[in-house]
Amino acid sequence: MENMVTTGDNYKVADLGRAEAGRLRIEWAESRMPVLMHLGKKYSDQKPLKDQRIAGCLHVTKETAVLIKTLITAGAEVSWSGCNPLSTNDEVAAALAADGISIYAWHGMNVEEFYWCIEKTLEFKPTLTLDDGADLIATIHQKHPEMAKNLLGGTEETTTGVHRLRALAGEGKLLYPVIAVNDAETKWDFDNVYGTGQSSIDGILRATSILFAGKNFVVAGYGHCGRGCAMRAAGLGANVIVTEVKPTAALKAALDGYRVMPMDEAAEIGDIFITATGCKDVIVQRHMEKMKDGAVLCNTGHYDCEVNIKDLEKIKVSKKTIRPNNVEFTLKNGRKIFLLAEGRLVNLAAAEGHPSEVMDMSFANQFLSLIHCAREGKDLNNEVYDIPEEQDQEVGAIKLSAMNMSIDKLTEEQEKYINSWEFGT
Ligand code: 9W4
Repeated sequence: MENMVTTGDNYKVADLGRAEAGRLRIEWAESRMPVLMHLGKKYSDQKPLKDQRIAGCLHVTKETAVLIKTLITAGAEVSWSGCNPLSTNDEVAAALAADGISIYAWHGMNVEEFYWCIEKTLEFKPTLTLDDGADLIATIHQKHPEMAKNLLGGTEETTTGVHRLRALAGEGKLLYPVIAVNDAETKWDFDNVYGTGQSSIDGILRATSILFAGKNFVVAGYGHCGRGCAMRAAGLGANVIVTEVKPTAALKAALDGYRVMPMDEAAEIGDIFITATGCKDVIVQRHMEKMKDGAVLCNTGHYDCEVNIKDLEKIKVSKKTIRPNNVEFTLKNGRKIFLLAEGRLVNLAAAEGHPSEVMDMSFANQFLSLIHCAREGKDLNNEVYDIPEEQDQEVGAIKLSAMNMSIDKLTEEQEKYINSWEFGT
C-alpha cells in the first residue's frame, strides 16, 4: 500500500492533522522526565549547543520528542529521522513537524525511504550526530566522508551500534569521536531491568488481561531483562521459574528465590512463558507439545526467533486472532496455546517500551554527551569514548533529587579511609 504522507519544506510525516494528539503525548512524557526537564532549564540561558546542528536518527517516540525539545532549548538546530520503520509514533512526528522541527519519519516506511530520510537530515550539514544502531554514522562514513571535517562528535544509544562503531574504530576508520551512551550505568542497568521488566509485563497484560497471582511464570534467560521480568511477575504474585544455560546466572536466580529447571520440565507446568535470552530456538516443538491447555507464549529477547513459530505452525490444526497481539493456536493434541505479538518483542509490540521515567536517564546521558562533544570535540580523538563516571553520578543525583530522596555523603575521614592502602584489618 502506498504510504500517505504530508510533506513540507523541512519535514515528511504521516499526517500533520494528528499534531494535537502528539502534543498531549509529549506533554505527558515531559511530566515524567524530570532529569531532562531540569537539564533543559539549567542550560536554557547558557545555550551550550548554540551554533550546533544535530542530525539525529532515533526512534520517534514521545520520549525522543522531549529529548529533541531539550536540545533545542540548549540552543541546537536539529534534523531528525526514525531509526526503525516500525517504531515511529505518527502523532508525535506530526507534533514535531507542526512546531517547525525538521523531521522525516512515518510508521511503516520501506528501506529505501528509511535511507532517504537519513539523507534528508544530512542536508543541513550537521556538526553533531546522534545514533541508535549506527545507521546515520555508517551512512556518513560510506557516502559522505567529507562531512566528517565539520563533525565535532557523535553519540550512540545501543549495544549493537556501539559494537559496529568499535569495529570501525578498531580498523582505524572512525572519522570523528563518538560517545557510547549505551555503556552508561544509568542507561543499560536501568533500561534492561526496570524498563524491559515492567514493559514486558505491561505487554502481556494488554494482550491478555490475565491474572498473574498464583500462575507459574517461566522466564527463559536470567540476564538483566530476565531478572526484571522475574522480579515484576513475582511482585504480582506469580510463582517464577527460571531456565538457564549458564551456571552462575542460574545460581543467581536460585538465590533470588526462584525455582530453576530445564525448559523440558518447565514446559509441563508453566502458565506464562517469556523468553529473554538473545538466542534462538529456546521454545520448540517438543516443549509446545507438552504445554498445558491455555499456556501463553511471548518473547522479550533480541529477535522473534526465540519461540520457534514455524514449529508452532507445524503442530497446529487451526489458529485465530482473538484480540490485538494475541493469536490462539489449537494444536493436534487438542490443547490451545496463545502466542503474543507474533513472537516479536512483547514490550514494544504490545506495550510502549520503556516507561518515560527510564528513558529520562538514557536521554539525559545523550544530552550531556552532546554538550561534551560541542565543548571538547575538537580535542577528542577519533575513538569510541565511554561516559565518564561523574556524568553517571550526576544523572543519578538529579533523578534522586526529583524523586525527593537524599543520600549520605562521605566525611573527609571516610574518604581517606576507603582510598588508602595503609589502613588494613
Ligand atoms: N519499537 C518497535 C520495533 C518494532 C516493532 C508487527 C505489529 C525500541 C526502543 C525504543 O524498536 C522499537 N514492531 C512492531 S511495533 C514495533 C516497535 N510490530 C510488528 O506487528 C507491531 C523501539 C526506545 N524507547 C522506549 O522504549 C520508550 N521510548 C523510547 O524512545 C523505542 C522503540
